[in-house]
Amino acid sequence: MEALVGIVQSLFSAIGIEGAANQGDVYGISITALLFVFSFLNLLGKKEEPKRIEPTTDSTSKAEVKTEATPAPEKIKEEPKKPEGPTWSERLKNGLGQSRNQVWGKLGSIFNGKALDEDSLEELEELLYGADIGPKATTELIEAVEEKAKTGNFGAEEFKKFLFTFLHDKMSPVQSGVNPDLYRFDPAKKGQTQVIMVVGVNGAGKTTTIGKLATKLTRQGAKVVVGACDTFRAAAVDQLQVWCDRSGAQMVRANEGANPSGVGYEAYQKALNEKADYCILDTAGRLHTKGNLMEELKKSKNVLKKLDETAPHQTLLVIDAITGQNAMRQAEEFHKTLELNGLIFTKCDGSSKAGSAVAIVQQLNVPISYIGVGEGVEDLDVFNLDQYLSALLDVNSPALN
Ligand SMILES: Nc1nc2c(ncn2[C@@H]2O[C@H](COP(=O)(O)OP(=O)(O)O)[C@@H](O)[C@H]2O)c(=O)[nH]1
Ligand SMILES: [Mg+2]
Repeated sequence: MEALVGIVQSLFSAIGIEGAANQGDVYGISITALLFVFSFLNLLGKKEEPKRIEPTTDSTSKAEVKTEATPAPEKIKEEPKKPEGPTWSERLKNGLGQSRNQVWGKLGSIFNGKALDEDSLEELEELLYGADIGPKATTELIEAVEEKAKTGNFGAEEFKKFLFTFLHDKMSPVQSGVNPDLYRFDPAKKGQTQVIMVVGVNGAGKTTTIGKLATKLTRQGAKVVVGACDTFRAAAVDQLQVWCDRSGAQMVRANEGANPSGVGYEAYQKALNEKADYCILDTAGRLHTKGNLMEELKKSKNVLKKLDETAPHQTLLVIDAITGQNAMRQAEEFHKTLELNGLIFTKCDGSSKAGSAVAIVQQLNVPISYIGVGEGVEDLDVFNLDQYLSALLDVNSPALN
């Protein structure tokens, strides 16, 4: 301190104010100068602080990276949320490619604007049988076409439009019975748990379809509880768990070999307790010819009624399009035991038999609710009759012309 006072006094004498300041002033100025120097050193120290940070642990550094990487809120808003890949119409058209090219597309070549002869009619009949639209629709169609072809000027394009209208008329009365709650979550009905029971033979695509469906519904803001009632195979439960984890749906699962009816009941109970919007039940695959297994399914369905008389609200049969003719037998048996509300037609992309939907709908009077044309979430959508026929026949809906 004495040294500092000396420095300040010599500074004063250097600028010619010797004796102008008394001893007290010199002390005051010296203290102020000291404080100033300390503050300056302190500031310098703070500037260097980041260099002194010790290496952080993994978790701390991750947290820091996360904080730094968080974009400004405006940037989040700017991110486009476009669906990736092809549109649903494109997927449907691609998916039905085999059926269109190998079966339905060939029909048009029979029509060249001239009246049909015996050979052409036989060829037509053969192709229609191959298309699996069923004997009833085939006979009706041939009779109607014969009449049309007599009038002349009935070429391939006219035939396609005629076919569209014919099949549309056959299916639309049944299709109009599809419950829109199945694919469009109505927030006005929030908490009114709808139970959807999904049944079918092994490998038809039940679990995959439920995964897709749960994802679609949760994306709309619905709360979904999924019951893994296929307790025969642990792998099936794990497969479903992956879908649920991804979609944010809750899952009720039991140990391998547990009573499937019990799992269904528990899942529905949980859905009711939590006021979920949907409760979707995955059941074990079974052959429609196994009477005891079909009875077990009926029991599982009836157990749900203990919680609500009206449950399940939808019982849907998953049908693999490849099944062709046998699909009708499956559908008949499942319908007899469970009174189906709808069908889900899967794997239309891997088969030329997508036309068999026509026969089943017509004969059973049960509508198709969904159609699947691939393994991804975007490959399942509501069955729209106009879209389906347009894609199958490669013709625009006549109603749009
Ligand atoms: N190509 C194609 N494959 C499908 C479709 N739906 C399901 N799959 C596949 O079919 C196989 C059996 O499906 P899964 O859901 O396990 O049948 P489950 O036994 O009825 O539950 C799986 O490999 C699925 O990825 C579809 O629409 N198209
Ligand atoms: Mg399964």
